[in-house]
Formats: sequence, C-alpha cells, structure tokens
Amino acid sequence: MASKSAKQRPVLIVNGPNLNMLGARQPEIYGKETLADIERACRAAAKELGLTVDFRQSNKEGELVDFIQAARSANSAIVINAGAYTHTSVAILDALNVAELPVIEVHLSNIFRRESFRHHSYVSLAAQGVICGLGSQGYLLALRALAPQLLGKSKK
Ligand code: CA2
Repeated sequence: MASKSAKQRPVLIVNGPNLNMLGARQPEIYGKETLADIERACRAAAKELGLTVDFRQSNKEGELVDFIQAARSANSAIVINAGAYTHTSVAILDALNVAELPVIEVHLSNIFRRESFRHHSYVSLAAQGVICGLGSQGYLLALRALAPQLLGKSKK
C-alpha cells in the first residue's frame, strides 16, 4: 500500500512528565487548563488548519523516546513539550534527530524567567522553533507554524 503523504499523517504532540497534572497545581505558573483542555483546543485548531493530531503524554523517558521513534514513519511533524526532560534528556534529543521531521518545542511557562537549570534545553538543539511563556496558546501557534510547511510540501 502507498505510504501516507505528509498531509495525511498526523502531527505528533508529545507531552512529558507531570503535564498530566495540569490544572491541579501551580496554576500561577502553568495556567488553569488541564491537559485534556489543551488536547481539545489542539484538535479544534488542527481541524481548522486541515491537519490531524496524535496527542500523547508520558511520565517515562523511554516511552517518550518510543513515541518519537514511531513518529518517523507515522507522523508528519512533532510538537514537543518534554517537561523536565527538556533540560536533561540526551535520549530525547537523539530520538528527535533520528526522526528527521520538523520539530517545534513548546513550554507553557517562560523557562528563561525561571531557575537557571531551566534555561538550557537539549530539545532546542533539534527544534526548528521554540515557543515558551504563552501558556497553552503555544501549542496552537506551533500547529499554525507547521501547517503551511506540511500542506505545501505534500509528497503525494
Ligand atoms: O513550562 C513548561 O511547559 C515546562 O515544560 C513544564 C515542566 C518544567 O519542568 C519545564 O521546565 C517547563 C513541568 C511540568 C510540570 O507540570 C505540572 C503541572 C501541574 C502541577 C505541577 C507541575
């Protein structure tokens, strides 16, 4: 069977540790929305843009690597909020580089206004762009940035 074009493959939106706790704690930093709210908003935005999404979360580094490895053939691009693994994970960086897909890094909070250990991101080394500090809007902006690239360069 012919493989799916970039247009037909969903964008992987992948979320790292503790992001399943959104809405429950620290709303002053991460906002009041839950991850389910963000997923709904991403699905609605994707639909308007003519895209589809695979929305995932894991607290386990290896599982995040598995999602990214699978994206190479299953997805058209990756939007990633790797949570705290952003600042520590060479494994996630390596997986993103192997995926050879457009990557946009998103953070709800402005990591540069926070502790210095959050100022360095391994994920950024593989990212086309980085959006931080705009809350859940960052995810929607990432989809908006990807849409013309994905829809304009369909391989058929
Ligand atoms: O700002 C972001 O999106 C972060 O990726 C969030 C990570 C943090 O380690 C990064 O430095 C920046 C932490 C996510 C923790 O999420 C929570 C949600 C509710 C309550 C507590 C933590």
